[in-house]
Amino acid sequence: MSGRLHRRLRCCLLGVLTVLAMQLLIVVLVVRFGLIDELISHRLLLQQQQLSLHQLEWREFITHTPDQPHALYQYNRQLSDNLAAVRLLPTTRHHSCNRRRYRLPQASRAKLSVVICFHNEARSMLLRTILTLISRTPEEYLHELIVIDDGSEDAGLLASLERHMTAANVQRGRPTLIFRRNLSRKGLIWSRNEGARLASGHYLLFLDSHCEVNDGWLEPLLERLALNSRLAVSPVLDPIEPETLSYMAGNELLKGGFDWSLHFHWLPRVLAEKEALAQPYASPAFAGGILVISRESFHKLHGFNPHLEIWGGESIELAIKLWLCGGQIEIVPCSRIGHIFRPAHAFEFPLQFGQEQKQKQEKELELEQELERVQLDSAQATYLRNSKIIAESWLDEYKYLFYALKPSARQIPLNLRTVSQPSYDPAQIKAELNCRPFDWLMRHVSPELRLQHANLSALGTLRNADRCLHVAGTEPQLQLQLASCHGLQVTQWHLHQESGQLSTSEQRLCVAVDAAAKQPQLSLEPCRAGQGGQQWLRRNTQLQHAGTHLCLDNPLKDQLLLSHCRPHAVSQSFQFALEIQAQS
Ligand code: UD2
Ligand code: MN
Repeated sequence: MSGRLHRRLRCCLLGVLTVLAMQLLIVVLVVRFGLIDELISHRLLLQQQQLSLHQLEWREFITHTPDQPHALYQYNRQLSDNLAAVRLLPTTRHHSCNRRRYRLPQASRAKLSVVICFHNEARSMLLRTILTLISRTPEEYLHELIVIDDGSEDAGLLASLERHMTAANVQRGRPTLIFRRNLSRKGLIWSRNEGARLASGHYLLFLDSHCEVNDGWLEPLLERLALNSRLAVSPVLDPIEPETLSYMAGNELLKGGFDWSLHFHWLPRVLAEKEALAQPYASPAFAGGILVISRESFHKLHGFNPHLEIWGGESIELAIKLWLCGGQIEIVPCSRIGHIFRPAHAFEFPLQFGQEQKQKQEKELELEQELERVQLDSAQATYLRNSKIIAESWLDEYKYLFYALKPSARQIPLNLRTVSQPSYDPAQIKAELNCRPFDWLMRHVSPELRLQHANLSALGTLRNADRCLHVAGTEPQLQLQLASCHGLQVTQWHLHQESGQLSTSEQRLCVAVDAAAKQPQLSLEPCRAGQGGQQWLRRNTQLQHAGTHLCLDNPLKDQLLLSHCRPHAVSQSFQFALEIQAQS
C-alpha cells in the first residue's frame, strides 16, 4: 500500500518537474531569440494605434540600407536592423519617478518640436529613434518632428522615410512632419539652427539620430519647464552599448561641465542633505547635446552660434550663454533618453586649414610640417576652432587660460563667415540681454573651474626662445627634448605649488634629476609624492632643481641640460604659458 503511494507520489513529482522544465525551456527560448521584445514591442505599437509595423512597412525601408563598412556607423548595424523598431527598455529611473504624478502644463501651451539632424545614420537606427519617440511621447504634446538629412551618402533615405511616414501619419495627422535635406553637408550646428528656424512649437528638443527615449521621458521635463520659463533641461542619458545595443542605466550622480580647454567633462554631483536622487539638479552644462529649451528663449539667445562648424562645442556655448544671460540649466533624473556613445567619430571632418595657407608658410618648413600634422586630424582642428570662437566670445580675460592650455589655437584663423549666416555678435547679445561677465559663472555655477588649478604654480607649454619642452616617442622609450611650440600635441606642463613637481598635464610623468649621480642627468619618471629628485624651484624665469641647485638650460640649439644657475642667462629662461601664483 505504502509502496503504491510512493510510486504515485514519484509519478506526480516527475510530472510536475517535467512541466516545470518545459516551461523553463520555453522561457529560455523566448528570451534567447528576443521573442519577448518582438512580441511586446509589436503589441506596444499596435496597442497605441500609432505607426504600426504594418502601416509603416519599415522592414522594406531598412532593406534598402546601402552596405557600408562598420567604420561608417561605429555600432552594430546588422543587430540594429534585426531588432524590433520599438523594443521594451529596462526601467532605469528611480522607482519613485514612476509613482509620481507630474504637474503638467496644458497641451495647447506646451507643444513640442523635435529636431533630429543626421549624417550617415543607418536607416534602422534613425527609424528606431523616430518611432520610439512617437510611441513614447504623449500625442497631445508632440507637435512636430523636423528631420534634417545633413548630406548623407544614402541619398534616397529621406525621400523614402518621408513617403512611409506620411502614409502612416494620414489618419493621425500628428505630429506635423517636416523633412529637409542639405544637398551638401553643413554640419549639425547649422542643421539644428535650421530645424529651430522651421519649428513652431513652444519647446524644442534637439535629439541625436541614434537614441531611444525611455517611458515617461517627457513629463518630468515639461513639469520643470512649465515652472520656470528661463530653464533649459537635459534628461539623464542612458548609454546604449554600440556592439550589443544593450540599454544601460545612466548615472544621476553626474553633472555636465567643462574645463579650461572647453572640453566637456562629467563632474560629480554632491547631494545636499535630504536631497533625493531623483530630484532635478542644476548643472553648469547640459548632459551632452540632448536638451529641451523653450523656442522663445532659444531665439532670444540667437540660437547656436552659427560660426561654429560641423560638430562640437555648441551645447557648451549655449550653456555658458544661458547661465550668463539670465537662464538656468537642470538635469532631470526622472527623464531618461538612451544614446549610443560611439567609440570614435563616425564621419569625416572637412579640412580646416586650406592649401593656400600652407603655401604661404612654405618658407618656414617647420611650420609647414606642423600644419600638415594639424591637417591629419581635422576633427581636432574643427573642435579647436570652435573652442577658440567660444573662448573669444564668452571667456573675457579668462580666455588666456584657454590659450595657455591650447596654444595652437592661436594659429587658427577665424575669418568668421557671415555672408549666409544670420548676424551673430556676442558683444551685441551681451548688451541686448544684459549678460553677466564670465567671472560670475565661475563663482556661482561652476566653482570647479576656479579650483581646477588651485594647487598649481604655473601651467601650459614651457618655452625657451621658440622651442618648447616636449615629451617625444612612445612608451617605454619616452624622451625629453625641445620641439617646436606650434604642434597640436606639444606637451603641456604643470608646476605644482607645494611639491614643486614639474609634471605632464595628466600628472603621470615628472621631470627628475638623479642628484647622486656624478653628472646629474635629466630624466622622466612616474610622479611620486615626496620625491626630492622631482622638486623644482621657480626663480624668476629659471627652473632650479632643488636637490642639485642646477638650472634647466638650453645652451645650444635643441640641447637640454642642467648647468649652474646664471641670473639673466637667456638660455636658462623658461616661460610657462601661464604663471598662476608664486611657489609657497
Ligand atoms: C555630442 C552630443 C551631440 C552634439 C555633439 C557636439 C550627446 C549625446 N550628443 O555628440 O548632441 O552636441 O556632441 O556637437 O551628448 N551630425 C550631423 N552632421 C554632421 C555631424 C553630425 O547631422 O556633420 C549628426 C549626427 O548624425 C548625430 C548628431 O549630429 O545625430 C550628433 O553627432 P554624434 O552623435 O556623432 O556626436 P556625439 O554623440 O559625440
Ligand atoms: Mn550621438
